[in-house]
Amino acid sequence: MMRWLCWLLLAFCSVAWAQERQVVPLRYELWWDERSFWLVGRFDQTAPGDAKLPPLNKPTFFSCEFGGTKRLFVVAKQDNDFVLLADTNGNNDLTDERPFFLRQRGSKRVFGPIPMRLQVDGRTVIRYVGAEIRTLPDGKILLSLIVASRWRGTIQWNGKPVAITIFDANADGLVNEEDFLLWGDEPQGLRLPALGRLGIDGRFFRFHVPPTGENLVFEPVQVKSAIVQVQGDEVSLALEGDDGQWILEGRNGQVAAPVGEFRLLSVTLLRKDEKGRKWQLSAHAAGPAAPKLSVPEEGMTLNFEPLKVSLIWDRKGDEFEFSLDIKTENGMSLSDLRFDGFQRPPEPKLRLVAADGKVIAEPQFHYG
Ligand SMILES: [Ca+2]
Ligand SMILES: [Ca+2]
Repeated sequence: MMRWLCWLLLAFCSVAWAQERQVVPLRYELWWDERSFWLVGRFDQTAPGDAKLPPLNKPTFFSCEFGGTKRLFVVAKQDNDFVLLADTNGNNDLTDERPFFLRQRGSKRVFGPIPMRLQVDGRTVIRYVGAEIRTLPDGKILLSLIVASRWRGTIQWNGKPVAITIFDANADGLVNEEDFLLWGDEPQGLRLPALGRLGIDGRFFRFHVPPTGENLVFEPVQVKSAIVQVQGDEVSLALEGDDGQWILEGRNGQVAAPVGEFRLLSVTLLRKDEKGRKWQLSAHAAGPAAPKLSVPEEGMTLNFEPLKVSLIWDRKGDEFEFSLDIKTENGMSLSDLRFDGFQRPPEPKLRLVAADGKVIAEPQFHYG
């Protein structure tokens, strides 16, 4: 089996970017997408402490950070099913809460949407989450949050409106570093961190959303930069320095990058082959595995090739499972490879040969 992590961090954006500072008002809304719930495992099992509790049958308590404070959740049994209570108003009291029951939503049975209440500048606002419950074979209960909040607005860019959406990707009711910003509409939109910095064709910007999500502030910044040569018609890099991340977009083999020391988190390259087919390669690395990248004032060349392919095998009884691990020359894991839009490259074959040269088997790899 050939394994691919099919999550594309960035899409390319060909709009020309204006330079002026912009403040884009954002509007909060419930985002409850039953086709694909997005789960977040942030609950810790806990003791109820001094919380005020109603009578509960076989309760399991959980807590998680929400709106900057710890909130208590409890799952209990009622009529042979589960019931959930959440401290929606954060007063450490579950007797003033209404119960949530599991409901079929799309392909899953879930709790919610649950309106959580937060204090923002002296006002009470509602931020939604959902929850999914799983019972493990040993009877232990796991509770996961479902993302159910987003903030939307429209930026005027080169005289045209462009949709901005911030997703509460860590389901904590606030806009923070773990969330992401979609610039434009799915599926072509440019996906950025909710708080971050962007360099595009030698111009650099900072963008910021306050935790409460009122607006997006997008402004140009002055940066000492140098050219990084990368073999690609279009190139996107994500770098992490000591003072935060940069998303850098470039073209024609050149990306303007801030001078300094970074770790390289991801790359997406677009390149045409001699037949005119447009190939797209994405690779990523995380934590200590991310390769170091030093950008000197005179610039540098960044090379991702040749790709290194390793055959990995695993024995399960009489069966062997083979998979391919593909890394770039600098050790980043290949996460996607396509051509002409969404087409996959041909699937390779594995040839198993005995010591005498006889071919024993010739199975095909499959994506998945
Ligand atoms: Ca309460
Ligand atoms: Ca958040």
